[in-house]
Amino acid sequence: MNCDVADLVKPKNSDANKIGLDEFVKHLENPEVVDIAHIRNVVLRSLQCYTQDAGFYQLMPILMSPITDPLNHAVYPAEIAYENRPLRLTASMIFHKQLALRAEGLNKIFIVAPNIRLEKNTIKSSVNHLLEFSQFDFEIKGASMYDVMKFINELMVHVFTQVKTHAADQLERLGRELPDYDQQFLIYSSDELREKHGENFEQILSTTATTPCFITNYKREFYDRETPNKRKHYNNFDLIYPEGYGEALSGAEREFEYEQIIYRMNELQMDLAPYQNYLEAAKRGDIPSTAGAGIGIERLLRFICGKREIKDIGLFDRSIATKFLF
Ligand code: ASN
Repeated sequence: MNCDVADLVKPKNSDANKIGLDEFVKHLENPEVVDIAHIRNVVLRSLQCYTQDAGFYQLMPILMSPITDPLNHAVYPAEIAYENRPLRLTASMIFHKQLALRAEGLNKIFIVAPNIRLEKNTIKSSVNHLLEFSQFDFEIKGASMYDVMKFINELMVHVFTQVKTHAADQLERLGRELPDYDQQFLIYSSDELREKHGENFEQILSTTATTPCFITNYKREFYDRETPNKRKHYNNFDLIYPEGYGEALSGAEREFEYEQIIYRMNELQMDLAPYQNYLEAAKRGDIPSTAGAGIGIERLLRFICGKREIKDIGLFDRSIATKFLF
């Protein structure tokens, strides 16, 4: 088939494009844009200050690498080539977080990291997913999942308090009443919730909960640590927002021992070839024992601002249904 790029990029229907442009300008003219921008400032400032004050070092994001997070669901590949070397655009900085902590004296790190995930529109709902988003991604050497959950709990309570203090007018104009949440978020296990609510337990809990809560033990990527001596049980978790806002973040202890990493990759029938350097580092003992998590920044803003559609949080629509105007 003869396929000319010029034909691909030519707008098929200029009327439809004009409507798209009108919508875009209308979105920019909405006074909520500035209120959300103010809240974004407060959220980013409080996340970064709190974490730096807790002894974390902030690293800069990595955008391309021979390997990236394989994710636990299928996405279209986001790849580029540099001098015949295939490079993947970052889906999450999971492997870089683990490797960075190999540095002597670097025990706690975080990154405000852009992620590209080309979700297939057949399998993902667009209200809570973006093709391009940012994570507040952090990792701690020698930590347990409970250490990480405790830190997230304190960090989230701090962020909510800061927003309520420094963005009260903006919240009011957005019509958002952010309650005072429990100081200690409840922890459920996915087994108990599945038994009670069936497969849709996460959404059901999110709809009925009045405060953010953790759910532990999900079967997903190979790098989330399987509970030692307990096959098919995992030291990982999600944080769920109340009021039906769904998943806030995921986190875990990590696999770091070579044999166990190979076991988990084989179990998922992964192609090991791209991971040769990572596996070699594990074999040499150069991947430390760590735990961490990544908070979806747009999801956090969506929840705080009381927006049902995640695309309403950003200026440039990156939802699955986007027209990619700009
Ligand atoms: N950043 C997440 C974590 O630390 C991983 C992810 O986004 N898939 O567990």
